[in-house]
Amino acid sequence: PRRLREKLRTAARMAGPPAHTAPGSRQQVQGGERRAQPATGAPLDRETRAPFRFDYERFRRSLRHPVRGRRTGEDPETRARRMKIKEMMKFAWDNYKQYALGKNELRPLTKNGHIGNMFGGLRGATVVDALDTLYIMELEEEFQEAKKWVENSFDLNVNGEASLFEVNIRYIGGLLAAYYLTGEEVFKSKALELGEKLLPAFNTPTGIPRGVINLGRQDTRSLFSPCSGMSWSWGWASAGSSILAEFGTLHLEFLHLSELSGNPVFAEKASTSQLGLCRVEKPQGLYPNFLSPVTGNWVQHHVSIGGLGDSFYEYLIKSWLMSDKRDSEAKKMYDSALEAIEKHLVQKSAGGLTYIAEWRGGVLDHKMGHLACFSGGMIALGAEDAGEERKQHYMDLAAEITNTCHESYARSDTKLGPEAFRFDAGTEAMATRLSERYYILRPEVVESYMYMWRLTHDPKYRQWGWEVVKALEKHCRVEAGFSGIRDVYTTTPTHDNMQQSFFLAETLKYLYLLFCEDDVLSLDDWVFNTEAHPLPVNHTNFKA
Ligand code: DMJ
Repeated sequence: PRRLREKLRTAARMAGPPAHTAPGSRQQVQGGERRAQPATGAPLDRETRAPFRFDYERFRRSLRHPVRGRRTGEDPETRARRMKIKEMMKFAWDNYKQYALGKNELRPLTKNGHIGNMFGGLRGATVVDALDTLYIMELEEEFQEAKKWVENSFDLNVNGEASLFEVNIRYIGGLLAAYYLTGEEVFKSKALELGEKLLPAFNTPTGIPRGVINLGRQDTRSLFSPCSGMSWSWGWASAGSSILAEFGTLHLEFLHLSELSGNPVFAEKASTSQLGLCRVEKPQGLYPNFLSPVTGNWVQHHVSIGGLGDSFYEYLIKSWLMSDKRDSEAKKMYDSALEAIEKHLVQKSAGGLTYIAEWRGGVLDHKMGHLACFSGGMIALGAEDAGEERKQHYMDLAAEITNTCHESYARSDTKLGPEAFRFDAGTEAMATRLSERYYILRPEVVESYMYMWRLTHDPKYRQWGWEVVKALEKHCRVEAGFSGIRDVYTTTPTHDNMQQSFFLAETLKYLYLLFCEDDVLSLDDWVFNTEAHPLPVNHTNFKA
């Protein structure tokens, strides 16, 4: 289709000339649908083309604001609050380092590490997720510790099944951000090496990737890792489908992989995946959460701006912003998706709270997940470019949704919000099921506070953020780190014994930024990926 070709041309323009051949050819995906193509845009002409080198200095000069701000004229209370959040980060890091360095997460009650099965044998999720937060908070010694671990112990030569989405947002996002902030080559080379390992997931008839990828070395002759480079759909996803929030959350990182390597293959894969959705007919303009990577058709009509859908919408508007407002296809997709969401999903409760319901084949489920609370910030971020007559409307909608999410915190005994809250049978913004009462240190509510603060400077957002800091200290801080809790509606909650890596990547970073001047990771220069890793806006096409 014409639009796809145009988009690929834009992506290639942003990505620069092809420079090297990535591995990933000749692997067969499960089901033997087709042979993979060599993972490169065009053959390398080694004789005539100089090796690609990303011009880091030029990129730094293109930034409009000092990355860590100017620190001028702030009031002592704001500074003290920011320092408190910095202390929390140091505490979270120090305990992870002491008890779990090299594992994926810290178990703060049992004082050991957790590996889990999301990252296909990769280790150190907390290290990579924490790098940029440590850097921004000027925790220099701790940043050096994390960097040393990446240099000496971060092993990419692993063989296991990983979530494409999680590896992308946490590892690739974390490494890219660390590179852009510091210029240290090790972060760039690890990001590129890992990115290449993800490419076979895209070898499907539609180019829409599957959710699970084996990260083993792609050597077809090996008897020891016969599944290397193969990809699968999640066993729990309907009929072998791929998930909207997973295949729709690659674009930002993959564009930067192309930017840094000079190889357009990453941008092409992610663009095909995002743009494939343009063509598919959407029920009432809404994007269902499950799609077959084989046929390109929706598999089930469940629509949610929370889990399974969330960051797909986020990446549409952020693709537009990261392209310095050139990626008009992504912007159009975002505008029409938001219009459909507002028309069919946005509701007002009897008590006057605005919320975004879920949609199951035309029937509304009056529930909002904690994950959906990022949408206040997203809608505010997109409002600026919505046109004069829509701008205030979207700012109001963003403020209302953020207020509802704040209510879900304010109505609990701990002042932390539940995993999901409902608006039915007389309930407003509270969990009704036992299984939805937990809080696992998630960031989405403070993420929206941070954006709302930056875009309105209404002091209530700082006040709300400070309430969260106090609640985290009171209910989640334990002797050896921070832990999620099982029930936000009791003041003596039990702990889940898990310090999630996104607590360091996102929750503490957004809280810290809430109490920083706007220059620190300015929204003019940076776009946060869905794990809060800052990726630069492409102001000047800053390749070599
Ligand atoms: C994070 O890993 C990311 O924000 C993701 O997009 C959604 N869930 C978690 C945090 O809740």
